[in-house]
Amino acid sequence: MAADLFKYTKAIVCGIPDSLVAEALRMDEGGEPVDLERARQQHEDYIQVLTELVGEIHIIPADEQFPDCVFVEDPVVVCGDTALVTSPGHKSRRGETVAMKEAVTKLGLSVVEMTEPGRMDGGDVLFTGREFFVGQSARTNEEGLKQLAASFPSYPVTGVKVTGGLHLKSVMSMVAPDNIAIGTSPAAVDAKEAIKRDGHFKYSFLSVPDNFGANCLFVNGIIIHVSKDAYPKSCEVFDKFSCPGVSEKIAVNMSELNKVDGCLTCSCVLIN
Ligand code: CIR
Repeated sequence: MAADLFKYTKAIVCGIPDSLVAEALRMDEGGEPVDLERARQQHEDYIQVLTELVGEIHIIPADEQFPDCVFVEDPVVVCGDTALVTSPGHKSRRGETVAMKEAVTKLGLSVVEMTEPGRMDGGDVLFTGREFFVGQSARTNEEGLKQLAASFPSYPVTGVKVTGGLHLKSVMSMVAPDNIAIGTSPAAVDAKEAIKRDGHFKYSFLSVPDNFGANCLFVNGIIIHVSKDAYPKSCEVFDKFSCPGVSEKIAVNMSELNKVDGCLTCSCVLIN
């Protein structure tokens, strides 16, 4: 595995527009409203943690035209020096790619742009360091997967059916080298079986009781995970977890963005 794996020196984030409250896409239409002030405070705390870990943060200003623009993981997939600017699966999000292309270009990455009829949300892309798993969800199609494979030819790419929830990473994420944190919902169990069956490498799995809890960030040896006040049982799993290569754990609360289906990986793009 590459020595700089999960080692990051920069991150891209985006502000939260006022329009998120009324217009962000959400799976539970009519669910609890987002408290904007609280969402912004939680997001600032999250950016603060990232700043301490990676150093350089590039902030894309919030754009009122794009209520979901804070979820920067979806319009791009970055691996090594290459940025694949995606074509997000929901029409309302496609325009987010303009600011994202500008950001990754400014950061000196080699930019590839997804073309029709490819569709992809970065939330469907799990990179393990050895291979890619791509969720086949309502947001990501087979052509999107093919274009990702062509953009990152050094790695095997395997499709995984998303049988529930929004994205593949809505139920899983990398928690440590060769370790995948995974939820316990039926969709998470299906995805885990597919990875065990179809993946090219073997992984350990850390079972996390909440799907949102299974979405964490592993940055420069440190795990950023859900907090006790939001997901006490999941938090306890991380408290007890230890693994070579993990030096510290930091809990953050993003409960407001969770209400519009955002989890921890979705609000940043990490760059080596
Ligand atoms: C959406 O439905 O597109 C947003 N409300 C949430 C996107 C979350 N993104 C992610 O998990 N990568």
